[in-house]
Amino acid sequence: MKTTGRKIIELDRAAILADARRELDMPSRRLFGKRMLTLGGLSLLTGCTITDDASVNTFLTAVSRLNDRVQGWLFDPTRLAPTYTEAQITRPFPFNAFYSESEAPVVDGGDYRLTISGLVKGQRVWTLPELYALPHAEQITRHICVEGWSAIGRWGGTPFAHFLRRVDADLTAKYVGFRCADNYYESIDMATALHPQTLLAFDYDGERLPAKYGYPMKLRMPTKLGYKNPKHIVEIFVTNTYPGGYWVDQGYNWFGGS
Ligand SMILES: Nc1nc2c(c(=O)[nH]1)N[C@H]1C(S)=C(S)[C@@H](COP(=O)(O)O)O[C@H]1N2
Ligand SMILES: [Mo]
Repeated sequence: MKTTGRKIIELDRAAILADARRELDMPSRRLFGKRMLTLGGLSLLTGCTITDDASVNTFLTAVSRLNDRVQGWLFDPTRLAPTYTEAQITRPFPFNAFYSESEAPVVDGGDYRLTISGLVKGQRVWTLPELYALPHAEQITRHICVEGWSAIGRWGGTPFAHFLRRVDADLTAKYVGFRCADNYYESIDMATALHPQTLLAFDYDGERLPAKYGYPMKLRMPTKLGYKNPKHIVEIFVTNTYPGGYWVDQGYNWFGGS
C-alpha cells in the first residue's frame, strides 16, 4: 500500500514537471522563462506560502498552472526569502547531486584555488584562507528541490555582493557563471547575485562544508530552487553572454528562475 501511495505522488510530480516543460515549449512562455523568477516571485504569483512540505507540494502544483495573466508581473529583486530558527533545521540535511553521495568530489583545500574571470578588474585566484578572512554572515533558510523535497539548513560565508564588489566585478553585466569541481555548471542573473541573501558559503551548521554539501564552497540562494545553488565551485565568471546551466540545458529553466 505504501509503495502504491508513493508511486502516485511520484507520478504527480512527473506530471507537474511535464506540464512545466510543455508550457516552456510554447513561444509565448519563453519570455516568461527568461524573466528572473525567484521563489519569492513565484510565491507571490501563486499566492502560496512555502512553510512546510505540504505547502511546497501545493506550490509546485500551482506553479505548473501559471497562465498568461502573470507574464507581465515584475520580479522584485529586493524581496527576502523566509528565515527560520535553529530548532527548525532539518536533521540530517539531505544530500543531492547528479551522482550518489559516495561519489562527491574530494577537493584538497591546500591546493585549492578559486579562479575569478570575465568582466572583473580583479582577475586573480583566491586561496581558502583569503576567502575565509572575508566578512562573515549566517542564514537559516529553506532549500527547495524540484524533485519535490525541501529542507531547512544553516549556511555561513560571505555575502556574494560584497565579494563581487571586492573583485571589482562589472555589476552592470547580465550574468554570473559558475564552474564546479564535478563539472556541474550554473549561472544566475546579476540582480540575484547582488541579492542580500545570496551567500558564498564555506560553512554548514557552524562547521566547514563537508564534501557532500559542496566543499570548499557553494553559492547559497534561498530565492532560487536547489539546482541553481552550485556546490564545489572552482571558477566564477562575470559575463554578458548567457552561460546556461547543467539542468537548465536539459529543459529546467522555467522552474529555476533564469
Ligand atoms: N556541483 C554541483 N552542485 C549542485 C548539484 C550537483 O550535482 N553538483 N546538484 C544541485 C541540486 S539539484 C540540489 S537539490 C542541491 C543539493 O544540495 P545538498 O546536497 O547540499 O542538499 O545542489 C545543487 N548543486
Ligand atoms: Mo535539486
